[in-house]
Formats: sequence, structure tokens, C-alpha cells
Amino acid sequence: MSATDTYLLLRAFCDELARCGMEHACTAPGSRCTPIVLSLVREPRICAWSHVDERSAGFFALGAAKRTGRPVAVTCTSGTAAANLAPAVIEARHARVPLIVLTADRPPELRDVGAGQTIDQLKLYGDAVKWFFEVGVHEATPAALRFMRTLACRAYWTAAQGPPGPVHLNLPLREPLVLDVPLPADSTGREDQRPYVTVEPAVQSVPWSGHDPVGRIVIVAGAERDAVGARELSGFAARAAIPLLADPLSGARHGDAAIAHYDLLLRDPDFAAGHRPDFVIRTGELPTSKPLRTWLAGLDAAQIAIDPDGTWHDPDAVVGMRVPAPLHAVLDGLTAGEVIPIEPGWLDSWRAADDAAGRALSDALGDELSEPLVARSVGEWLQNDATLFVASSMPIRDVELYLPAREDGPRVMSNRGANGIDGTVSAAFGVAAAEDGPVVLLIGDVALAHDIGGLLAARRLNLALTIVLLNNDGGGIFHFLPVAGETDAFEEHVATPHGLDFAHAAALYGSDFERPRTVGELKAAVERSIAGDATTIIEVRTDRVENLALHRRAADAALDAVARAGS
Ligand SMILES: Cc1ncc(C[n+]2csc(CCOP(=O)(O)OP(=O)(O)O)c2C)c(N)n1
Ligand SMILES: [Mg+2]
Repeated sequence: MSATDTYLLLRAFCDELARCGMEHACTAPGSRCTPIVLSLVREPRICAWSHVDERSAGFFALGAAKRTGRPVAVTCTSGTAAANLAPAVIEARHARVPLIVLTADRPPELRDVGAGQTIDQLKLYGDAVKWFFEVGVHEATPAALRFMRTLACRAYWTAAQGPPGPVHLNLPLREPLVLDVPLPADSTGREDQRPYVTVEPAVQSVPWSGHDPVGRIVIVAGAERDAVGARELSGFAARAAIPLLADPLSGARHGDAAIAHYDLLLRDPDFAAGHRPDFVIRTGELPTSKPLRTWLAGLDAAQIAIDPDGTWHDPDAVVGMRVPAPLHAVLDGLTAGEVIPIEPGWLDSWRAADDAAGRALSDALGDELSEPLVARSVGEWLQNDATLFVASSMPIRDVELYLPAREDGPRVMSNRGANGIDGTVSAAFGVAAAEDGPVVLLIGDVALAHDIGGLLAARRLNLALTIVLLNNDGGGIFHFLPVAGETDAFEEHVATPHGLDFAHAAALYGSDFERPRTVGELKAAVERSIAGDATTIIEVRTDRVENLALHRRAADAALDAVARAGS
């Protein structure tokens, strides 16, 4: 097997990835992966993004795949390099993001014999990938070239469809790893640049029979990939007067029926008991809100879960029907039946409570810079051409809790598949790579410190990101948990304050840095950063203990207002 064999096969492979629709790939340096890296770089339809750290490469690919909705390839050399892709692979599995992981490996004769940088890479990611395949070493015969073409298509469609997720191909590569003669032509591809194999998703619709929704209906919309469907859902809910409990990640927190403060409303026992529905339609993933989950778990309503991939999101085992259909099939099914009989005043009473809660929260926050005010304000300032990428921990909770419904808001994204704080900076840069509009990352200090190396993308890949950093010197979220009372170990081992001055990180990685003191200064800094072409870290300093107290005050005020609205 010569370098020509290796490169012919990999060129056919990358050609098929591009024919299927791949636009982006991520590379990380190494020797063994050279043929894969060069083949990706030399495929003109694929934009190859270089990374030093494989963990960042994986999350960058995740961000790009999330944004484009198409598989993104990520390649790295053998050994622990491949292991560093594991966090992104796991997140991709849980968040249903299509990734194609191409790990370089030693050929079989060099495995388990003490050859350098060689580990067992077979099924390295276990059940976290949808499909693993050991590619093997082949001569570039016409049959092998066709095999590589089908392999690329199979990897692409497996990653892309039902449900999307990561796939792993392990590619053993023999030396020599670089070419010394030009590559001959290869005519094994199909005519007209068609992929070698396509896979058509099945057309589905909702079998409503026997379960027609009537009376008190609510829609619970969780994280959703179908942005067009989410828009239609909010329009439909408004027309049909059905309360739409919309997670910001659903893309459906719009319109007159959108209930933004469900987390607070359902903390009020009277409201929760008085608003028990007869019928629940769940779409997308299950939102994180604990009061919402508890409420759903305790209902005796008919609950139907709609998900095009048929994913099983029901930790409390209360869903009676799952419909593996896209959102438009649901809406078509419902609108076909003329008017849905809804109890009079049903939406109005949710609307009144939601509006009252929103006003009370707003009053309680005032206009002094705080974590929830920053989360809400950034979400309110951004236009619909922008993307707000929100880190796990308090940032995503604050956005879920405090961001009101609005008509033309930004796309909101987050790594909620496995709720990790790792790789967040890299994932946001990955979104920026695939996005024309501005991308703003809202992130806590521990999450930023965790993926500080991700900042390298700004300079090396010439990408711009606006990073709004909520720096409370540690994990503020843990103050909300009972562990905060374990004072002998809490600060050092749970909250983990670090005292980092992120201005130095900005200087190291060539980013701008600002530290606004007022809401006005923050707004100006965000606008400046979006208008410019540099990555900026905009730091807001907060205090973890004061943040807990503010959340409690705001929630109490909102609960009072909900009670008054209901009486
Ligand atoms: C990879 C990973 N490690 C650990 C955790 C557990 N964890 C959840 S939130 C958090 C602290 C995050 O702190 P920060 O980013 O500053 O946000 P804050 O809580 O202050 O809002 C940690 C360590 C996690 N989710 N993911
Ligand atoms: Mg923090």
C-alpha cells in the first residue's frame, strides 16, 4: 500500500462528504493524521479550521454543526489526542448534533507492540457514538474507491439523520504519510456531482385518533433544532389561544401565547394546582426547569411527546403517546380540525400571571448590573440576525427565567445535551465560523477558565466573538444547593474561587477587554464589539452571595405578583 493508495482513497472519501453537503471540518496537528488533514484541506468545498487543542477542535466542530445543521468532520492524530474529543462527542450524542470523528491510527501490525502514541481506539467513545467503523487499510482499487465513497455517505447520513449524532471512523494509516507523485484521476464518483448514496427520511404525520386535544391544553416547547417549525408553533399557539411554555432554546418564545416565566408561575402551589391541563403537547427536549418538570410529572393529563427522531425524553414516565413526526405534521393535524375547543379564559389567566411575574421581576432587578439583569438585557438588545450562545450553569438558568417573550429576538443556543461547562468558548467560535450575524457568548468565569484555550480561535482563525463574562469568582450556582451549607469544604472544593484577572487572558490571546460598571456602559460595549471585528471579553463583576439574595428577592416579588394576579 503506497501513499498514492492512501491519498486516492481519502480524496474520494472527502469528495463524497462534500457532495453530501459538508461545509466545515476541523483539524488538529499530528503526524499520523497528515493524510486525513491534507485531504480535508485540499477538498475545495470544505472549509477546514485548524486547532491546537483537540478538545477545542471537537467543541468548535460541535458549534459549527449545531449552527449549520449539517455534519462537521473533526480529525486528530492517534493516542490521547483522540481521547480529548470525548467530551464533544458525548455532548453531540445527547444534544443530537451531527459530527463525523475521523481518528488516525497505527495499522494493525503496530498495535499493542509498544509503538509510540498507540492506544486501543476501537470503540473509543463507547455507546456515545451512533456508529463506529474500523476502516482498515486498502489498496485504491476501483472497488475500494467505491467502498470509501459509500463509507463517507453512510457516515454522513448516519450522523445527519434520525436522530442526528456523532459517528466515529478509525483510520489506520501506513507510512509513507505524504505523497511524492501527483494523484491520478478517479472516475468512480457519480454523474452531476451527486452523492454516491442518498437516504430519504420517511414522511410522517400525527395519528391523532382518540387523542384529539380539547379543553385545557398547554404546549411545552423545549430545545428545538427546527427553527422554522418553532416559529410556526408560536403562531399556531397564539391563533388557537393555547399557552405555550417556551424554553428560550425552543426558538418559540414569541407571540401572544408564549409564557416565559413558567418556572416561577409553577413554583406557586395555588397557580400550579389551578392550572392543571387536560392535555399536554410536548415538543423538542424537556426544559430544565425543575418546577416545570415536577408539575408535568404530577399531572393526570394526556401527554403526547412530538419529536421527529422519536427520542425518549420522559424521566417521569408520564407520556402516553410519542409521535416521531416533525412539528409541521403536528400543526397540520391540529389546524385541519377547524377550531380546537379551548376552555374560555384559559390563555388569559396564564397571560395575566406571566405578565405580572415579568413586571415584578423587572422591578425587583432595577437597573443595577447583576447576573440576571445582564442575561435579560443581552437577550433583549440582540436582534434576530444575532446568536446568543449561553453557557451552562447560572447563565442558561437566568436566560430561561428572566428573558421575556419577544417578536424578533436572537437565536438562543446552548450545550444542553450533557449540560457540561467544558468547551463552551470553542463551541461558540464554531457557531461564529458558520454564522454571518454576530455571535454573543454569555458565560461564567469557571466555564471560561475551563476552555480558556478556546480563545486561540480568535487570532488563529480570525473569528470574532463577543464574550459577556459574568465573573463571580467561582461557581455561583452551587450557592443555590444544599451543599452551600457544608462550610468546611464548600468554598475551596465546590465554589472553587480562582482570583483570575481575565484581562491578562484577553491580552495573551489578543482579544479586547472591557469592564463596564453600568447597564449603559455594558450596552455600549456590546454594541461596539458587535460592530467591530475583534473578539472582546466584556467582564461584569458580581458577588455570588449577593446574587443568591437577589434571585430570592426577585422570585418572592414575582410570586407575590402571581398570587395577586390570581386573586
Ligand atoms: C465539564 C463539567 N465539569 C463540571 C461541571 C459541574 N458544574 C456545573 S456548574 C459549575 C460551575 C460553573 O461556574 P461558572 O461558569 O462560573 O458559572 P456560575 O455558576 O458562577 O454561574 C460546575 C463546576 C459541569 N457541568 N461540567
Ligand atoms: Mg461563576
